[in-house]
Amino acid sequence: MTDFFQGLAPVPHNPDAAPDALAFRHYDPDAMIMGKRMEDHLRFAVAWWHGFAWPGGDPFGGPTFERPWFAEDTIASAKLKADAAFDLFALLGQPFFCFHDADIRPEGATFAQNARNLDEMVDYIGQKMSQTGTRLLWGTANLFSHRRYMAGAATNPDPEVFAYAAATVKSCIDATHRLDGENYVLWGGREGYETLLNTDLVRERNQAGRFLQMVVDYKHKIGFRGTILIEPKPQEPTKHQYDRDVATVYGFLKDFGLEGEVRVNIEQGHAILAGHSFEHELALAGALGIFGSIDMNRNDYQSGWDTDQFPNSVPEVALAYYEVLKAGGFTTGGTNFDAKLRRQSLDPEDLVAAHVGAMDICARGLKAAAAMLADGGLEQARAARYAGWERPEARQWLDGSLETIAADVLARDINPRPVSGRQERLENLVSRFV
Ligand code: XLS
Ligand code: NI
Ligand code: NI
Repeated sequence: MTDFFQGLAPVPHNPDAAPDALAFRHYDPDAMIMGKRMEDHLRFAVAWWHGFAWPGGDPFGGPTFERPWFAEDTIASAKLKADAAFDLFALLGQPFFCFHDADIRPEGATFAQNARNLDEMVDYIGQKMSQTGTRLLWGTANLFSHRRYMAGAATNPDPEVFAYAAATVKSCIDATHRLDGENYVLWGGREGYETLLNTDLVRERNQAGRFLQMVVDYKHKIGFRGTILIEPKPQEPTKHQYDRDVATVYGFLKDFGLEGEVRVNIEQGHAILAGHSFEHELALAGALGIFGSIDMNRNDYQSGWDTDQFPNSVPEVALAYYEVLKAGGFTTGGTNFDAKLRRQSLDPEDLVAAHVGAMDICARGLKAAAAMLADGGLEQARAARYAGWERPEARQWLDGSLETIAADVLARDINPRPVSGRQERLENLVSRFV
């Protein structure tokens, strides 16, 4: 143990805890829901970058968090950061974590130095994983912070950046494989463009497709059994992002023959930025057979950018887990808290409290989602709404042509009668559970 979280003890499950006590009121790993342990449904992960690598800056001010490992960018600091991260895992008891290469290693001057630093930290973290039992949900490469990536990684006009990015991703898949990661994520941070005036978008999209094909080939070559996940996000950081939402990613995967190989990691805040709801993105991915994992957070609904706050709305989270359950639940995926503290939340205890609150909100959402499924009211109402399609003439129309349908409409004197969508009644139904 470091002394970073000094004075804090592992957080218990205690529904009767005092109001200001750090305790899980709802998250109970062993509680059974739909025949499965709550821990195995939710598969929580802590994100290394927000918890331990982000220094608390914003566009108007520098770092506010004076963590001891920020003093110098060395292997010793990276190890101290890893020790503190595993201290948090011991307090929370969540099963997983996620990382970018740049979160866990110091930044080297060359590719070779970065690879050596990563290797050394993967050894160190691997030992801590086997001592504690905490597992890796996913690894990923940071292909967006360093200035070399300012015009993209796989989609860069400079082939040397493409090559550097490919070599980096190889090293990060190797690291994820060595740590027995269950998924490998690609978020195309700068895979997009600022202005069409200097951009060949067809070429860039083809580069991204070829890059992803190589990732999939490599995964098979080394026998990595985890899932490759794309994380969609629109308009941040670049104005036009190639992976803007689930529908766009699906079209991209189809185009490059990868729809059976790659799934999506869907983030709440990214869905909102794309003008969708989280549940829309989840339902679509489920229906298209590419649902993989989620990044759980929330945006500030007034600011219009990715504020990465911890979730705190049971009604929203319940609708999200409703879609996760309908998609069959997580297999290799899980719930990664891609969420950070506010920059005034300086105390280590704030980091613990943020995760505890978020885990409890998700547990409540999951319980509500399971209860709504068991009730069946929403599914019955949906089935009733489409029941007309079970009629024989409706089936004939779908198999017919404009001419046969037109003849039938005349012959039967079809004159449709509008019916209520019952939205308020369904919203009332949901409110009974959340
Ligand atoms: C940024 C993304 C990022 C990915 C991993 O908005 O959410 O944190 O999850 O690169
Ligand atoms: Ni994000
Ligand atoms: Ni994310």
